[in-house]
Amino acid sequence: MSEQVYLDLCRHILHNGQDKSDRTGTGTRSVFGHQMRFDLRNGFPLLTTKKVPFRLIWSELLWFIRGDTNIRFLLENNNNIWNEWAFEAWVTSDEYEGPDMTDFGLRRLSDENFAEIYDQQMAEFKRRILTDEEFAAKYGELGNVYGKQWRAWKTTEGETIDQLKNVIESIKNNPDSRRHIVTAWNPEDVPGNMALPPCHTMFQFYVHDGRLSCQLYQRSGDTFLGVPFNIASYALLTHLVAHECGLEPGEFVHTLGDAHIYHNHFEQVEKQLARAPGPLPAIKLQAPEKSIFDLLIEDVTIQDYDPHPGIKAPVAV
Ligand code: UFP
Repeated sequence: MSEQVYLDLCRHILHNGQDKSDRTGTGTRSVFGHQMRFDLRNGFPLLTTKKVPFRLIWSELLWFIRGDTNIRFLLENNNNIWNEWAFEAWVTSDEYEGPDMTDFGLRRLSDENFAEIYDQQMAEFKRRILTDEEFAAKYGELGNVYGKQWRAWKTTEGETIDQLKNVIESIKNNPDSRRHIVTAWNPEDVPGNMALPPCHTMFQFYVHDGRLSCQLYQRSGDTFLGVPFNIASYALLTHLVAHECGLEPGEFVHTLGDAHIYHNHFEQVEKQLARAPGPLPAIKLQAPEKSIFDLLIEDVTIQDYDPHPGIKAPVAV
């Protein structure tokens, strides 16, 4: 059961991790350097011990694959996971004339009145992104985040490199190569030109016996909230790239730098650890003839997913 390695990591952090302060001021318990392996032949590693929203994972991954960096596509697919980063740029701009939104992340957790005003401003922001093209181009844009680095890495010569396309070509033409790498960590863009320095910094593919494996180096992992998304996202990417190259999916190897559990997630983790994992779901490609670069949301679905209910927890921002 693939999921066990994730549950083992949670237990390992709780029992052996060190308590540590962090950027968000929340406090974490963390370990440094950890690896999980998911054999994709055993099923698709979407956790069953709590419900993980596949729809959000797939629409975000498709957004990366398209090389898109504007939240408009996400909003059109009812995906709100990147909103705060774009909203921040809007409310701190000269053009913003609404109520003061300083520190909105923390204030909306502690002040109910403020939370209501924030919700109104965010709803208005989303409406404008969806209906006003010019506004979306200006304030929906997140800068040089994953999609940009994967598909249009800027060179010093003023050209761009399509890392994803290149890596697919190199897997097809030279499967034994040890250079099948895509990197999102661009030191020139960190921290100035990005909403959030990339957490999933680099991945590498490996071909053996007709199977494609992928290893991710993730520098920082919010083990309760973020990591279940990251596992599913890269497992799905491995499926899609394997399919594109005429290979079967092999393993997803997930290597973490700072793997942490926020102090305000301990209770939720304990609750999850008390649950028994069930059988893993499967990925279904609805349009197997299509190239990875032409996919639409409806072309990938999840089957036989029957998880325990979701568990809510505050996001540290
Ligand atoms: N985080 C993840 N996975 C992601 C993502 C963020 O776990 O894909 F984008 C978490 C890790 C960390 C926080 O808790 O978000 C980022 O903070 P920092 O940049 O200080 O590591």
